[in-house]
Amino acid sequence: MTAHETSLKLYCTPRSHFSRKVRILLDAWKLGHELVDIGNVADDASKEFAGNPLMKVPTLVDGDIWLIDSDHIAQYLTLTYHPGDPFNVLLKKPELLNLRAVMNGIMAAEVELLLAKRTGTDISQPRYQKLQKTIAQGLDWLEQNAGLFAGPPDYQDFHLVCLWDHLAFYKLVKLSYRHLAARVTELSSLPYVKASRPA
Ligand SMILES: N[C@@H](CCC(=O)N[C@@H](CS)C(=O)NCC(=O)O)C(=O)O
Repeated sequence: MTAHETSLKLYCTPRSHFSRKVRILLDAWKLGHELVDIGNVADDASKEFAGNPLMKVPTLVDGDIWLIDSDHIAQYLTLTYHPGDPFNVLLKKPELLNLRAVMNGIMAAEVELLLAKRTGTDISQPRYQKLQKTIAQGLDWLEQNAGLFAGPPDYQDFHLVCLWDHLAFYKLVKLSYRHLAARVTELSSLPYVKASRPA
């Protein structure tokens, strides 16, 4: 397949796990795109976030379309460029929605902890201890429900690999989860997953 001619621009950072979910779709579908590195996500200059008032990445610009939130961007890309939904982005089975909610929750908790540390906040405070527990309990839950990651790679798997590689990179928790690790190893050999691995 040749690179798809598009005007897609993704505002992100090279290590952002939320952005990577979208990058994996762009790479898997060979959708030509430009990545715009917005710099330090802890900054509070909203113009750097392509107009996202929440000051978060990713933001997608596709011609006249301006879209925030990784899952919304994934839905837009699917509906616009691959409406057959080969990666089950649009699937609304309750168990898959829960899986995504837990993974997005872990990723969000990790962002809070990392940015608190980066901006000099004392993360031994109870609020941050709760976020550590969110991550630990979330990972335990995922390991117990690892059977839901089955069959051909799909959008659920992309959440998992983004979450996992980011946690491994920042070493916030010990990743001793056998079933999850095995699935991540399988996924990591895919060229379109490898391409955006945080380095
Ligand atoms: N729900 C959003 C979350 C995005 C998010 O939290 N992104 C992080 C980087 S991975 C960020 O920009 N954080 C900046 C901040 O929270 O100040 C999405 O799925 O896009």
